[in-house]
Amino acid sequence: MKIDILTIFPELFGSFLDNGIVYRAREKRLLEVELHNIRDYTTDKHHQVDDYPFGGGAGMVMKPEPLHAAITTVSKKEDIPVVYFTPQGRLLNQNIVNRYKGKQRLILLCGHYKEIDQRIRDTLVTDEISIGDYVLSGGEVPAMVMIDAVARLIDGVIGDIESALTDSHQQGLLGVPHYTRPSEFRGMKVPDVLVSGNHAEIDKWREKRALELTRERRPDLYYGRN
Ligand code: 4F9
Repeated sequence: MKIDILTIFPELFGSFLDNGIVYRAREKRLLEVELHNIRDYTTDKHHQVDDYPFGGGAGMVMKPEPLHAAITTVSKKEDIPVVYFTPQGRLLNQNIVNRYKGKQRLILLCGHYKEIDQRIRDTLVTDEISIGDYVLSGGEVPAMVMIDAVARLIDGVIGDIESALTDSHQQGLLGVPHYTRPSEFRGMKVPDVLVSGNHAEIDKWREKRALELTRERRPDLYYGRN
């Protein structure tokens, strides 16, 4: 899988791409990430990427020409999804992440200031994604969220594929409580069933806890299950 990131702050991605699971995915050549500075696609002498909004109002709007040049140069007119991160987009969830996982290529467009010029959204952006109902200063953190969520699902990235498949949300449920050694910590004991060695009982306990926890904390997920 190859992901191209279009941003005016490529440096923000440095340590994110160079650590942990995302780094492992890149090192194993299962994921390639290329950064493109939108400012490099400006043609004016001030390398201006934003301008005042027509109609007035506060804030700036990202100009269409550099975005158009950046996207078309990177996509080379191939049919590649162009994802723009905006609070107006579809709320990201594990189902959507699972769908991106299968893509060979992805272009992630990180905006700044108010928004990007609507004409780019109308013509070149294929998907608009929100990571939650709050305002950020730009699309870089949402892009990292997406890359992290997708990278860990790519076959061979996480050694133990079971681990990825049993995470919170992957089964449409929240995860269960986890414990590690010591079996007693500050007077608190690990639930007996987990040290029983009875794997059928352990599975039953985990399933029950996942259902209880999801019903209690996320009735929307619990009652929306199929
Ligand atoms: C994008 C917030 C996606 C949440 C981009 C300001 C954003 C955002 N999800 N906020 N620019």
